[in-house]
Amino acid sequence: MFGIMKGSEIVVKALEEQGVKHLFGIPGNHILDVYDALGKSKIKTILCTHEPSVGFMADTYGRITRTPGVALVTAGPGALNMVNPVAQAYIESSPMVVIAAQCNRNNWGKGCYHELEHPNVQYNIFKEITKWQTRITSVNEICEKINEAFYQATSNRPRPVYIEIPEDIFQEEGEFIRYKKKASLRIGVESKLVEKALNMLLEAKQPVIYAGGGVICSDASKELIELSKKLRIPIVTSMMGKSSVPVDYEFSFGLGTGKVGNSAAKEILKNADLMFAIGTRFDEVATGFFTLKPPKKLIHLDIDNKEISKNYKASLPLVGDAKMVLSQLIEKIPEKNINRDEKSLEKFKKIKNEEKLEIKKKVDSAKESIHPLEILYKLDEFLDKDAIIIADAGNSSLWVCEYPVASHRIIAPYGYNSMGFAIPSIIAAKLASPNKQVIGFCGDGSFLMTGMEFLTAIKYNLDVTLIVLHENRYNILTFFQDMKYNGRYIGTILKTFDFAKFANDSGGLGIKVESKENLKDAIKQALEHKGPSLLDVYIDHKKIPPVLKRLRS
Ligand SMILES: Cc1ncc(C[n+]2csc(CCOP(=O)(O)OP(=O)(O)O)c2C)c(N)n1
Ligand SMILES: [Mg+2]
Repeated sequence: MFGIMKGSEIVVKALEEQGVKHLFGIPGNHILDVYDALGKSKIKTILCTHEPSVGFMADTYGRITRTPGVALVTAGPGALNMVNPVAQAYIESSPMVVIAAQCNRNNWGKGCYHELEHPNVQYNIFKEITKWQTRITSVNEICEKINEAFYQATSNRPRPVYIEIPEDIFQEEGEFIRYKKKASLRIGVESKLVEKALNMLLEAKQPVIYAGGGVICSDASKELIELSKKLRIPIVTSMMGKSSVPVDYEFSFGLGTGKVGNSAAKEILKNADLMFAIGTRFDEVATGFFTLKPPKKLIHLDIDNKEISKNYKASLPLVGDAKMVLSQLIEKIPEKNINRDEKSLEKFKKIKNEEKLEIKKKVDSAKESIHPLEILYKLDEFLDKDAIIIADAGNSSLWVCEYPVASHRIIAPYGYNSMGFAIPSIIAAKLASPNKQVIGFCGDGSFLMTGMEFLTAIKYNLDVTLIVLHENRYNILTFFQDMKYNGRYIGTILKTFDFAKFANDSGGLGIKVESKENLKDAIKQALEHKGPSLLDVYIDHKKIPPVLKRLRS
């Protein structure tokens, strides 16, 4: 029906059939055929400056659109540069389709350009960090395998998948075969388990919901709030679950990660007689270094049965999709008054409000330096409710955890924590949601890893704002060096760099912010600027108590 096409053209056509609008990549000899075919396609190819950014962009695009972000890279170095972001997307359950070239099969084993000891090395590396993988062995397989890849990446637990295509296949000719796009699978649980869970939730005196990142992956926030409202159950979250529920929802009590976390959440966890955990791995960060002690009655809902009872024995395991299972539960809630310990609920709300004021007071009393939270408070005056804020590894993501603002979508790599995530991610976020404000919030060290992507934002004229916390150091690490190594800062002090000048010189708007007085105006200017802007905010780390000290106390 479509006539005979080259393998490279079939790849592009198959991606179009999946509805792909943007694709992130860096070409190389082995994959140039596909780039050439992309020239005739409506798919917009985003050229990044380094492959780790290709992966971070595809990851963030997937988190926002809940359809796989597509990464297109060349054989050998191009593919292997993707290992870290793909690993992060795997751990943090983000849908992604990686298409990597492989050397020409006629020359395998002869030491061809970009070849490792054996082509299987590249393949096997990705086998460890992707959910599903395939090597295409004939032009006739392309359509079916690409169709399957998109299904695998989004079904059940979303995760990256890997397609490897030897260079010679791009030249082979074949037919394009249309496969019916498969709807991603969402599974619920048996009705007797729904009843059992509901009874446990109704009988408990002080139940708590522990919401993890799975709630966001499954797009289950609405159902989560409905369940909590109807059953009058407070919600605490893990870091990955941070924006699963708006901070201003009356039963939303913040981070509930054991030792690390908000005061009200800690109090709730101390008193809870039942925990309903949803979409969490209960990993080291989610449990405040395993200081979280869930009550004996633990209902654990997760799409991946391997995560259930891994770290804490579940009294009721529920293997299913969060959105589906929460809807099943909501449907069965009886029409009757639910009695809870209202006095306690009021107490928790009071603690939450007091803590909010206490944090604000701390921020206001930081007279001699701009406080990172002050940036977020001021920023909030200019942000729409649906703005997207992307933080990085290091302190930026921890400050964002304390961010007391209502409903912005927060994206940060809390599960795997790779530096360099935020800058490429704001690009992908803006492409995925062109009508939303997109803000990056990162440390200077993280900027130095992937900051060149600021040029990518300029190239594609994307209206994004990046805030760099300028302290000339890996601040999160110097905190530990102060604690453990008597303040010996070995390997943690950065070379000074004029980030604002870099932004200006490369065609964006860069503003150096050295004093509190200029902060608000600079934020306003940056947000009003149509195009990429960068705020280079100088923070005197000696004057700001480390965020970890507060979070870990
Ligand atoms: C790719 C990668 N390399 C190293 C680390 C270890 N690490 C975690 S945080 C950090 C320093 C972060 O520095 P910066 O971005 O300036 O943030 P700050 O802590 O200063 O706020 C390092 C080196 C990491 N998480 N990821
Ligand atoms: Mg820093």
